[in-house]
Amino acid sequence: MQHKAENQTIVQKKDNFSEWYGEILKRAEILDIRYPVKGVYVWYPYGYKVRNLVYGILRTLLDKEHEEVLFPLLIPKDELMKEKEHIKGFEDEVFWVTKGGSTDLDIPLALRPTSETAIYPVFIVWIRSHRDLPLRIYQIVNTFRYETKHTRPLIRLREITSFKEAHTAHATRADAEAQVKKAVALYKSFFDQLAVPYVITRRPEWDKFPGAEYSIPFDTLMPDGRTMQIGTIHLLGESFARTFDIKYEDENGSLKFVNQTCYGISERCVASVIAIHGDDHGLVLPPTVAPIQVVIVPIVFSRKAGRSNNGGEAVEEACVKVHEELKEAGIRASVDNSEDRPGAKYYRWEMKGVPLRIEIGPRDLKSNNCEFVRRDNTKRTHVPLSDVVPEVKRTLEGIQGDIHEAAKETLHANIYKSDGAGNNKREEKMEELRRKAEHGIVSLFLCDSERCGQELEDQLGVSVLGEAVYETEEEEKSEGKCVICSRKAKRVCVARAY
Ligand code: 5CA
Ligand code: ZN
Repeated sequence: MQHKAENQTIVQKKDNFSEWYGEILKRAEILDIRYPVKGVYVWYPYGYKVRNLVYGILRTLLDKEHEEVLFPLLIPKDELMKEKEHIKGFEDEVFWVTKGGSTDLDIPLALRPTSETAIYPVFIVWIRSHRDLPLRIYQIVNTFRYETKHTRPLIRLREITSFKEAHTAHATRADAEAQVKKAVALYKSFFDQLAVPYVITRRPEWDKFPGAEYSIPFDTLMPDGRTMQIGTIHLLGESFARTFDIKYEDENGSLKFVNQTCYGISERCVASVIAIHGDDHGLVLPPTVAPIQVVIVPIVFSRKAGRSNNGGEAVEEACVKVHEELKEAGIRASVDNSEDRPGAKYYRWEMKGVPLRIEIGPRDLKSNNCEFVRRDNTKRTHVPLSDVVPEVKRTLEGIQGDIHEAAKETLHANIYKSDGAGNNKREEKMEELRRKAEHGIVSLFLCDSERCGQELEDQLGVSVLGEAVYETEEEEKSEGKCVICSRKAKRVCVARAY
């Protein structure tokens, strides 16, 4: 009863995702949005724990072939301005430091919007010979972007607190392209471990990262039918190497430009976990990133009511024992010994997304059992106390797999594949595509021209994500006619995007 009453005020996720998302960030104590600067927020301790587990997975993947570094936040204006394409893309988004105290600085300093122009001038001195290649580094830092679109916690920030940027340099273009493939595999593994499904595309020429030859974004589908870009991989080729003059000496002693890649992920990855798995009772965390994977709740009469000796001590002992066994087995477990009623405890840990709850009461003890309650599907099972550790492991794996499958199903159910046939009238066709794009991703035929792309974006109120690559390589090779100009075209994905 208590449980219901406390729960009532939550907005339903499917009715109003945006409001639900704001409520969850607050109630599950992920992010405090009361900081008095637009687009800048505060991590709560619990949210920061989730964040650290998520980034721990990313680090483990990166550490296999990259080395971590830390570059300065401030970038001198002349360096930032060197790469023409790059600065064209970023100049409206840069925050500037122009004064030291009351003195104007000789050279204004930019707060990094991303760190190419901080890192590459140093690559010039780090890279001398072919023996220094490949060079693969990454850092996890805050970056600043003066976003003018509607800012949103974890999604569109002016201070991105957790920007993971990797930068690599190679001897040849083939090596750099191979690195792009490796980065795709790395990001796949990362998002798979978060149980977050994605589509991988190649952005159209007219919408790639400023300074890149091509860009490969990962997009996921949010519950309101809009896509969110959760990571991007760029082949930079020689463009920055030529601008900054980054050369190496090859085996024959001749000087050559390096070939580069870079790839980035922000706390949008945390936003995607929250948005995709959460429900009307709060967070649903994948066990891989749950700060508490198992919460143990003793079912005893309230001590306040003065009836603690009603089997209470034996129950508490059993809880401690289970807790010790789980910790021993490397599982993040906790006992809720607070004075609250069980209902209040359920509410709290459901809100925080704890994947599994174990209840132990006097009646369970009589039969040497406890009860498991899964956060994702609320299923209850009786488990012998002697089997708790293996059963917890099995159940957590089950939860991880099930929420991943459910999320993938939702994504794929919301990809609409429009056929190439242009039989219906153009107006009708457009109307149909617009309707489909309200719920998810539409795959259609579009030519390479920026004009057609822009016109389609305007007409449907969507963004072009790009040509579907990697995931669906075999089936998507088909060609058709551009929905705008009818010329030869490839399949691209479009959607309303964050
Ligand atoms: N230098 C390259 C790769 S390191 C770069 O900056 N790429 S990016 O602009 O595409 O950003 C990488 C990722 O950061 C994006 O895929 C997106 O998920 C995220 N991101 C970009 N801008 C913001 C923002 N304002 N708030 C939160 N996340 C952002
Ligand atoms: Zn066209």
